[in-house]
Amino acid sequence: MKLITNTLSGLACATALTAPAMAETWDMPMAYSASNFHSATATEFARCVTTGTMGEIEIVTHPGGALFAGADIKRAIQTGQVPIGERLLSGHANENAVFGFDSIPFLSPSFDDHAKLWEAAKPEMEKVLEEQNLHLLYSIPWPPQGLYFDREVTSVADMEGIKFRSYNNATARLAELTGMAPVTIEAAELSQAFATGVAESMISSGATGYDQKVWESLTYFYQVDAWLPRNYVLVNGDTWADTSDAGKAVIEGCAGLAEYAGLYRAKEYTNFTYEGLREGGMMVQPPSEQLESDLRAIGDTMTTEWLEQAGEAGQAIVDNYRAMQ
Ligand code: PCA
Repeated sequence: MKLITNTLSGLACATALTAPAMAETWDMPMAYSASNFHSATATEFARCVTTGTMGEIEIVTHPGGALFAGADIKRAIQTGQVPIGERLLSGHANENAVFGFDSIPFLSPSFDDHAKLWEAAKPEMEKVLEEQNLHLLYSIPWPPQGLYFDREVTSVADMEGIKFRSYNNATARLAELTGMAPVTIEAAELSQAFATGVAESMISSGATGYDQKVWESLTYFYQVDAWLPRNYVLVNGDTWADTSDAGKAVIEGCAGLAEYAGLYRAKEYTNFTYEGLREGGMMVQPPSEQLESDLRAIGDTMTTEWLEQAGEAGQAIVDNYRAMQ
């Protein structure tokens, strides 16, 4: 018995030399597949924090909605069920319309425009999140959103009755305004939803179509460039307040690097995944003139509606953004 005790305390001493005593594990739920560029970036971020804090804070990522489905991740972080996680915040625009600033059709259709929109919106987003006990660590855009269909579509009239997968308020509203039937499906469930006919179309990036091999069921991708929604990596506010200054410094350093790397990948991935969709057999092309102008009219309606819902805060974001143009 004595021998065992000695051995154990010897081990404890050896461990104490290499790792601080108060090691914690932070489980990090993420909604998107492990191969997705957001997930790959978050995995590197997690490793960076674990290495940088010498294991004092070990972040363990759980991609593909394995720990919590996308829709539940924000609440899980807010309530402290998990200390950290990644979420597409426009999925919560029904709670606060400001979360949907990044899903306004044609307001900021390129990476450069979108960078300005983010600069205009970031202070308001940080404020709203802090009020909800959420601390923003970093945020990365998805590539521009285009329309996927299982058939050729050259006008909004062609969309009548098609089952359309939505992922936030804006996508559901787009479906309504185009006469389609919205159905909410998590990205991780997409291949199955298309294979079984639960959905026949969606708006998303080339990246998500590529990750989910949608060419197995869908045939057309129209490069509409409607908007660039963002993913956010958030920490529970109490967890953040309890984190040492040294730990915070490492986490912020790793978060900054992740934000640059993620944006770089989002840009690189745009054309790479269009090529991937083509290799899978899909037609990847710009929308017809008719489709483009039909969608622009719907975009105007959605912009007006969003400004009404988001009130002064929303108007300030759009005004600040337009002043940068
Ligand atoms: N992929 C995510 C959100 C935006 C995107 O490009 C999805 O389709 O769920």
